Amino acid sequence: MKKTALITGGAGQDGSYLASFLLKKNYRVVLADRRNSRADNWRHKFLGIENHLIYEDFDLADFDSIFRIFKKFKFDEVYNLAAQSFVKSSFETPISTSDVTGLGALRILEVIRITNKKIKFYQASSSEMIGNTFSKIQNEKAILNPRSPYAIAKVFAHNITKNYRDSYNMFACSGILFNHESPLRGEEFVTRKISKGLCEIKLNKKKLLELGNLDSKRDWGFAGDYVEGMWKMLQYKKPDDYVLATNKAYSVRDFINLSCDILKIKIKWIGKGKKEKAIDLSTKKIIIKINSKYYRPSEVHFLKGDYNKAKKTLRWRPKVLFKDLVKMMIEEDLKRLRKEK
Ligand code: NAP
Ligand code: G4F
Repeated sequence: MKKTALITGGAGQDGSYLASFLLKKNYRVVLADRRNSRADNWRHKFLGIENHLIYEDFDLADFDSIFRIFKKFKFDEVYNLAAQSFVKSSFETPISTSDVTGLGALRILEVIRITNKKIKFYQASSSEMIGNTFSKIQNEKAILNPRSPYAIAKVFAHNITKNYRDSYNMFACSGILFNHESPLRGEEFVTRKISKGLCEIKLNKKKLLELGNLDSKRDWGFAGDYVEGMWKMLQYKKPDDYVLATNKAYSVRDFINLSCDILKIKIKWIGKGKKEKAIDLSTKKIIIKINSKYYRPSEVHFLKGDYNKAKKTLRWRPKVLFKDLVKMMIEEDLKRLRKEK
């Protein structure tokens, strides 16, 4: 018998890689999204999976729309990936972010509790929940010090998932995932903004890239590796929470420097703080500068994840590391831009 999985937020980066992964495992895959989220369906087309999926319209803020999907299908596994996932936007839309990213998880847990407690549930928790920390590396026991409405909503979703596991004996897991990127990353996130922006500069389609805080450090992995970890959590004999990460941290500036090396753009950094700029040494023109509008009201400065528990228990490890990830993103952006007129 084929297993049936529901992925909420299936039009997004992780939802697309997870759908592709589950199809290869012979699952029947149902994706639930707001209709406009998959208007051009570019990620599913990129992965060649758009004709193999079942698409359902829904909104994580709308309990009835969730209930309707659970009445229509008999799910074995549910992956809750839908969220307002952009940290910066959560400062501008704190209430709707809390409703979707926080309460949304509870709506799904309630439907599972009412309809069929045997359904396995995955919640997309985040290293942003850890926020600012004094520890050099963070695991599942890290103290949570969230710094944005997004992170606070994720803490609620994380805790309510654990509460449903403990209270109702449900198979509910949270993956505390550190940043993971890919050529399918949204263009508002810093890695894709840099890879696409620098490729445009290289191809003379753009003159200047404006960014925010270059000093913040993240543990960046590849989304394709992380969706396998999500699946492994639901296959293990008992439900639990796991960190997925690479155990390495790099700054935004490191990401830029490596991208420039790959693109053979020789740059020199001048100035300090908000006056810092990067000059293209071959043209003597400024190609990167700071714009304060990309700073956040409160920043998470440093994240580096310890994935030892996932390694030991689930036999999961990241395969694509920083250098290859940046190369993969640059190569794909160059290819796409060259195809454009
Ligand atoms: P993503 O590309 O932004 O995907 C999230 C999806 O949720 C988008 O398709 C979005 O649609 C959709 N969505 C937003 N509001 C919704 C609503 N009210 N109802 C239904 N769908 C809605 O994010 P991702 O990178 O794939 O991340 C997947 C999940 O993992 C998210 O929950 C994110 O917070 C979490 N996470 C991500 C990372 C990471 O580094 N990627 C790390 C830790 C945790 P629109 O695009 O149309 O808004
Ligand atoms: O790419 P970002 O927007 O990702 P952020 O805030 O770390 O959040 C991502 O990872 C989380 C996991 O830790 C997820 F839960 C979340 O859903 C999302 O996927 O920003 C990364 C860093 C920040 O410190 C930001 O201040 O880059 C810095 N940054 C500097 N200039 C910038 C920019 N970020 C963006 N988006 N745009 C800039 O111009």
